[in-house]
Amino acid sequence: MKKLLTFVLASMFLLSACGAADDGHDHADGTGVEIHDPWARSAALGDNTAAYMLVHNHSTSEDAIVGASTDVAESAEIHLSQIDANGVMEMIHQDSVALPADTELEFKPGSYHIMLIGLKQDLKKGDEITVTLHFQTHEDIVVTIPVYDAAEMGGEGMDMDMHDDMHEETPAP
Ligand SMILES: [Cu+2]
Repeated sequence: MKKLLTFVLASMFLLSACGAADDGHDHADGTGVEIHDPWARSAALGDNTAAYMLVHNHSTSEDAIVGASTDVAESAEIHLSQIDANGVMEMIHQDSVALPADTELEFKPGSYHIMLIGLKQDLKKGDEITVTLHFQTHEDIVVTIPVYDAAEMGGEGMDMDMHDDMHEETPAP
């Protein structure tokens, strides 16, 4: 873990040494990070749900998404859904998701998603929620996310199960 961190820091230093000139920015358009097509799955008070979007790093520097926060749930976490060796879907909490220079990262059902844990309100189709994304280097991005029913967006039933057990047992690092 420490070795990996050292490597990331070293590559960030190299990239910024080459990139220069792009600091103190306000990332308005064409540079920095943009969010496209966000949506969140409708769900009831007390439940968990997931939010999805396309994160586009336009810059020439590597970055990483290191977390999320929201007022509509007890907590928000970055998860990756994947099929384990037994063919069972599992969710893995991600401390950080790499965002290489000039690439897109898609949060979508059955893959990366922002898990909203313990909703404080019903999320109904037509509602809008606010989620703040936290980055390793980029400033926070506040994303306004419309709520849809999963059936009309695909991926119905994905990224929903197993969270109750998982989150209550997760110890502090
Ligand atoms: Cu999840």
